[in-house]
Amino acid sequence: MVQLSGITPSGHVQLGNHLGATRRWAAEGGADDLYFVSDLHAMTTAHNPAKLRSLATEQLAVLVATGIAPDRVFVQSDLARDLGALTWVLECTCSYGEAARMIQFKEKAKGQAGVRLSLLTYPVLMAADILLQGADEVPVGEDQRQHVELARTLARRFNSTYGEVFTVPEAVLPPTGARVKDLADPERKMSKSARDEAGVVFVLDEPDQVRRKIRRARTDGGSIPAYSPGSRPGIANLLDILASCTGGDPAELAGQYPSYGVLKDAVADAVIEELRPIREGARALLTDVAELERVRKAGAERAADRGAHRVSAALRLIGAA
Ligand code: AQP
Repeated sequence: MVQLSGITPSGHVQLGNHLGATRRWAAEGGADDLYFVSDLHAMTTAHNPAKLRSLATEQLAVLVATGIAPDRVFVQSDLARDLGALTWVLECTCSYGEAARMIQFKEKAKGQAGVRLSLLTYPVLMAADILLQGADEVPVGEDQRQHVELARTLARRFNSTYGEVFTVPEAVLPPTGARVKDLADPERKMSKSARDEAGVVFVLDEPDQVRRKIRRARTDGGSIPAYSPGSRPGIANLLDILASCTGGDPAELAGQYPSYGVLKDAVADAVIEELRPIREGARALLTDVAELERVRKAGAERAADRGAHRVSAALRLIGAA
C-alpha cells in the first residue's frame, strides 16, 4: 500500500505544516509511503524562480531533518521530464470541461488578471504525480478531494481505453491532526504564504524569533487562560499548540497557567524544543551541500525508477514513442 503526500514550496515550512502533517509523515508513515516537495505546483501563480529553487531545497532538508527516510522523499521537478510526458498523456485523456469544473481553479482564478494556464491544468499534473508513482492512497483534505477524483477518472479512462497501466488511487482522509491558527489572526489557519509573517512561526526560525512571535500572539478578552475555541480562539490556539508539542489535553492545560504571560512562555519553550532538532538538522544539511545533493539525487532516481515503466507504457499505448 503506497500513500503519496506532498508539500508545496510556496513559502518556508511553518509550525502548522509540521504539527499537522510532516511530523506525522515521519512518525507514522508506512515503509512504502512517499513524500515530495511539489515545486512545480508552486508555479501556477506569480513566482520568483531563484526563491522557489531555494525554498524547494530548504523543504527537502526540513523533511529529512524531521525524520522522513531520505529514500522516501523527492523533489517533484527532478521528475519533470516523466511528469511532463505523463501530464500530456493525461491531458489527452481529460476534457476541458472536467478541468474547468475544478472548484479550486474557479476560486483561485476569481478576480485574477492573466491567470496562468497551469492553474487550470495543475490537477492533471497532480494526477500525473499520483499515477506515476502508482500510489494507492492519497491523504487529502476536502479542498483536494475533487482533484484525486479526477486522477481516479483519468486512470480508469486510460486503462479502459488504451490498456491497463495505472493503479486507480483513492482519496483518504488524513488522521485529524492539529489545525494550527495564525498567531496574529487566529480565525485563519497558519500559512507559509501569509502576507504578514508576524503570526507565523517558521520551522527554521531562531528561538528568539519564535519567542517574540508567541509573546505577541493575539489573546482574547479576559486574563486567565481558558480553553474556548469558539469565543477565545487566540488562547485556544496557544493551548492547542502546547498540547500538540507536549502531548497534554488543551482544556486541562488551561487550568495550569495563572496568566497569559506564563502560558505564552510555556508555549514558546515547548515550540522551541519541538523545533530544535529539525532546525539544527536542516541547517546542518543545508550547509553540507554535497550530502544534500546526494540525498536529492538518490530520492529522484528511486522515484524515477518506480515510475519509468508507466510513462513508457502509457506513451506506447496512446500511440507515441
Ligand atoms: N495551519 C496548519 N495546521 C495544520 N496543518 C497544516 N497544513 C498546512 N497548514 C496547516 C498541512 O501541511 C501539509 C502541507 O501543506 P501544503 O504545502 O500542501 O499546502 P497548504 O495546506 O496550503 O499549506 P500552507 O502552509 O497554508 O501553504 P500556502 O500558504 O501556500 O497555502 C498539508 O497536509 C496541510 O494540510
